[in-house]
Amino acid sequence: MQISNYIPEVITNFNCLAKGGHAAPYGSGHINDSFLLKNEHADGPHYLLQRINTSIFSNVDGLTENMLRVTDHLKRKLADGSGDPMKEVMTLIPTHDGKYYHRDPAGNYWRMLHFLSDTRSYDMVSTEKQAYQGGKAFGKFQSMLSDFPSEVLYEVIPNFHNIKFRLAQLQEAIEKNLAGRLDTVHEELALVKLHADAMLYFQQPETASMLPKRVTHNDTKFNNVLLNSNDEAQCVIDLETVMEGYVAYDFGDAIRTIINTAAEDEADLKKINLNLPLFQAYTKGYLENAAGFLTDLEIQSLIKGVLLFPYMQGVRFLTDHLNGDTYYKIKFPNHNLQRARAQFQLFRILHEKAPLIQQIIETEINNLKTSQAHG
Ligand code: GN1
Ligand code: MG
Repeated sequence: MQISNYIPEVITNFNCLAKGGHAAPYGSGHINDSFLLKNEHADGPHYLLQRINTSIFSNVDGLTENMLRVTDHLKRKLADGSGDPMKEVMTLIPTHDGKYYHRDPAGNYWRMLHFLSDTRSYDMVSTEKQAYQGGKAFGKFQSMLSDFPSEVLYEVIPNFHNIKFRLAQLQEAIEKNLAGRLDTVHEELALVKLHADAMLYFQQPETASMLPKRVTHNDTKFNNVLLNSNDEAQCVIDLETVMEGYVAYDFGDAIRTIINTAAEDEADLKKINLNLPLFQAYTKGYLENAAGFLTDLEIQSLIKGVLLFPYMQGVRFLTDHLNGDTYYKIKFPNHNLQRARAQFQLFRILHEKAPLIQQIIETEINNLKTSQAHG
């Protein structure tokens, strides 16, 4: 049975006024299935229904509890008048029995959210304003959660951003060669090997002892920020990987999509370049909202995140390619290989230009200090 055929029954379990017959597939996520549902009343709010991919998110209770805790915290902060808790934070819709997900008779898990109207998200950034607003959004998100006890959050995907673990998964995929594709990826594997040691910064015990663990989003692709119709940041979405982590993870994963002049899966590697003005704008917005709570070491670690994330994403896509495409949804054969190649190309350029990237971060820090001294 097609997944959308479950929807009419599924929605009857949620405390909502959604119309079941008109579910339209929504968004460009690689993991869950999302549908936009209209309200029974023509002028009523829309809903977002998501089927949770439980082969990846096995602990749906833990995942849901994380989302509730984090959204509650954010909503309570905004309720002091500084913002609109319904528009600036995701809202989960309960089922009739007071849970925040529903399991259908076939065993699929579903959650429902309020759909935020008059907003948009971009897979790619095109203006400095968008980049700046994205930086502000993730900076504010981290800042509002900087007093939240990150250790209470479930580790919904263990070792999610642990590159040592990701490299071990790649090694296992190489040894098993399940899809028989090993012969075609020697160049990629050589690059992975060449840089592996330099990527271990966050796994070193000295780093772990000095770098604070915080609440991080862990999936800060630019399309996970909703902007309003004036391209101003409104709401950070896709909170299912919110866990304890390092701020540089979120910075690096965001920059991966912001600085790239091409798509995440660009086939023509020549189109992949760095858009430094967008990088600078994001960094400015991010630091304006985050510098107040960041330690000096966290600021120094940002560049490490910028280099790690395209590398690690390349490793993850390559692993899935070798395993026969079991993790990420693909749109055509060898899609994961194409994605991996694009991410490794971005990594190569970032590696070469790292001093320049670092200089921009420092310039933005200094600009911020100067403007604060004068303000
Ligand atoms: C996945 O589902 P989506 O598109 O938000 C992945 C991220 C990757 C991203 C790459 C749970 O996110 O870690 O960075 O694809 N999410 C999970 O585009 O693995
Ligand atoms: Mg996601």
